[in-house]
Amino acid sequence: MGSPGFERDGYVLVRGLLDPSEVAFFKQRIQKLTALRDDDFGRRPGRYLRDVITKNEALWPIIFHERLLAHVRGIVGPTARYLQNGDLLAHFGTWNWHRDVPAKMFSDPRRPVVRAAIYLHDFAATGSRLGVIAGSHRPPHRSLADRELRFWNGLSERLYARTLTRGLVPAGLLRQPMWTARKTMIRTSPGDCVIFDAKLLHSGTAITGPTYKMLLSYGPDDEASRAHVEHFRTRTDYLAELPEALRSRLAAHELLFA
Ligand SMILES: O=C(O)CCC(=O)C(=O)O
Repeated sequence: MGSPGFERDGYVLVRGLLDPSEVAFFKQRIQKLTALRDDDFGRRPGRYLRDVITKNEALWPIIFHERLLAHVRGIVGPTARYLQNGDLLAHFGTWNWHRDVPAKMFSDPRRPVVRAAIYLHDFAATGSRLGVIAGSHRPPHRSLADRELRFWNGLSERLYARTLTRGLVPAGLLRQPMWTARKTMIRTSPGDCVIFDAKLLHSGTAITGPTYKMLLSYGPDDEASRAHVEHFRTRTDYLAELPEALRSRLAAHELLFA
């Protein structure tokens, strides 16, 4: 169990996790679910659908994808469980450095809660990359990058909240340049997957073409995973209970977090 590279950097890139037929399979299902096709890019708003992988049986195959599970178990350990928050982004670019859970939430860096981000589109055609700051998953989270991020977030909160500047500062102007951090911008091809510690500082990018991404969470059978699930279930766009049919399938694959 465990991976020294992952423990040090907080992420691992798995090239070609999905083969071309699997990429086509999931892309077709996402297009059906979102009613967004390639040529809708730029004409209709993109969509960020939270927990939609949990809610839709059509997407459940990705939860049980064998090669994905082998990588996840290699990092999280044999008790890896599906932790819900299975999100979907279609034609949706983000530029927003963040952690997926609050830095102060407990987790064991040797058996972390992870996010698996799976990309079905090509960097070259869309400009889409995943930015990561290696090592930022490790406590105490007081690095220069953490301080810089707090500065930018504080500044945008103040600018956008003030009546005087509201509406005058275009959204996206303050794109958290993260000057103080060594950023790695990962250029993904269809079928690539980045598995990262939920505490890693990361960001998407602006996009110039149609994109399709799936993100899902796994974690060990421990209190960090419980905190993760409880954290997300307070949101109204997350299911409070897993669908019964999904529970049975997760149990059969030893992925059910009870
Ligand atoms: O757009 C991406 O690739 C990353 C999305 C992301 O970081 C998130 O949804 O938490």
